[in-house]
Amino acid sequence: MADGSKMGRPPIGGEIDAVVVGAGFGGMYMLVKLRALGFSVQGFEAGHDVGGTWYWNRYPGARCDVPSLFYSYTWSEELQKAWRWTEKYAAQPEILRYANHVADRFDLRPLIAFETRVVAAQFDETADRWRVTTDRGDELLARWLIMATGCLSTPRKPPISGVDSFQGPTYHTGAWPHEGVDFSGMRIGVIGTGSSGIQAIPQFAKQAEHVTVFQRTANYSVPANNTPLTEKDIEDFWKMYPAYIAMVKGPGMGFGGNPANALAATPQERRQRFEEYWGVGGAGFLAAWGGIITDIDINTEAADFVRGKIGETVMDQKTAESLKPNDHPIGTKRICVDIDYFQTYNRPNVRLVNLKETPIAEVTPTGVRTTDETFAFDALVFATGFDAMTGTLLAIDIQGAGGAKLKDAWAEGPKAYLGLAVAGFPNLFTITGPGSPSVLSNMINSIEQHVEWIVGCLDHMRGQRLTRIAADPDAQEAWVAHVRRVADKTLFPRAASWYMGANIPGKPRVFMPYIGSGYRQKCETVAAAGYEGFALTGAALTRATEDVHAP
Ligand code: NA7
Repeated sequence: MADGSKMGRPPIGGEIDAVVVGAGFGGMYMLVKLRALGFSVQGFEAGHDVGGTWYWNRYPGARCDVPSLFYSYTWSEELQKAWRWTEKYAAQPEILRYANHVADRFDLRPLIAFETRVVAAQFDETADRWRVTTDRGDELLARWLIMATGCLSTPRKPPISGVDSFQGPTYHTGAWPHEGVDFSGMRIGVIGTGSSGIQAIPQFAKQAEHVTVFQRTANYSVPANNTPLTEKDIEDFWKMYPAYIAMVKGPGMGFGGNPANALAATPQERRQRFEEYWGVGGAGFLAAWGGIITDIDINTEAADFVRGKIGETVMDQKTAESLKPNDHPIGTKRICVDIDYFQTYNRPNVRLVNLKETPIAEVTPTGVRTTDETFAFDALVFATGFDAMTGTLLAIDIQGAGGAKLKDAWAEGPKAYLGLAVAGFPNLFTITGPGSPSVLSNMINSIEQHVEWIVGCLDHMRGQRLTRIAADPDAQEAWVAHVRRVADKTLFPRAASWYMGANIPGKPRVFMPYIGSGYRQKCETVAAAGYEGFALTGAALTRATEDVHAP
């Protein structure tokens, strides 16, 4: 094991209340709350600063697909008022500045060990504590282990033959160099046309001499219609803020809506509404009519509308045909939000290669060879996504009660109670874990809800002098079955998406996020009923809890 003392700081050890893994928006808020309640806490973060996904995803064009005003913490109105977003959809540097502002304002950095990866965690059943070890030789005991590791934090290169043989520089959108990349005068190849590729390709095209895009699956994308935020936008936001907060604190999302209105409308009325929502722009397009995500007929109409827009935008009709998504219902893969994506294919220096027609045979030392052609590049970009939702958790050797490994417990796909806890892994919590709304919701709102629930739970445990909380396997099974049943009522399972684990060969195909309604209410009911579905025990009160935190 590495020796932390040789790497700029002495190793961290001892006994504390909580370890928080990850210093993105989940980890930072968790640290704020735990410290405020007097818990002793240590954060670990692999990056050298805060920001999580916004720390790593620095590729040109990276932007949030949730409007900025709603992509802010709601737990501090003072913070809300102090921060001024400049654009409807904030770009990555601005979001990272916001994360840094939060870290500075609440003095969070002293609580976090940066450039440190948690590599293993073992639950000690005799002490009701986790033994947490890192790649810098830290080893500490913590009663609570909180995984704020994010849903999209393990970038992946696909297992294409020769993928590591390319001799020029290669980049992954999810781990972009901090100093930036200058593609001027270069011929570049880009593999992948998900949200990251769709945001980055127009930016690459403005700089590189030539861009070849390798597309396996054509994706639906809606223009962002991004604009600077005006004073009036901010005023309007504050006027509707109480209603927004009421909605955020309400029972929680539910996908789908009622298809009846759409079905009762005429095709012209439906089209008009699609036009209006397209004009507004963004992922809200999916809310044009209730039922887009549950009713294949309404969905097909929405998909046809977008295909029509692509046809109108892209001049070369063969390219336009290739860009029209045709193998999954709209919305069942993450809908993309773009700035000039389809227009970019009208540039003379951009070419689309449809891998459905001519698949990649291999990456070569000089470029890419498809079944039809050989391409020479100066640089290669992988916009090929992440081992989403479970990859980062499973990269840590997590051993729960009786030495059971998380990777075995999740061999058939992730199983978690409410997406918050895993049976067999007491005292471990996942912020926006699989089985919770997470990536299908506004992540900031879901993070806040989870942090507040977990902190409420820990406070309760401390007040009752309890030291172990364990999800009940039956409650977990029932929740997992419910998550699946709800997903099966939608069109989501029809797509080979990362929501389904389908982007990773061999990963079990399980729909991971929760799309049902009333999630927040369900969590609150569970807590109010004395943490129904959990076993709470307190056999092993230990020194740290008694000394530091006895009331
Ligand atoms: P995504 O959405 O997972 O997109 C990855 C892209 O890479 C997608 O177009 C994939 O095609 C493509 N891909 C993956 N493997 C291959 C191979 N072997 N050959 C060719 N193309 C491949 O990741 P993003 O980073 O764009 O976005 C992730 C999320 O971040 C996004 O949804 C937002 O929530 C923010 P496929 O569709 O698998 O055929």
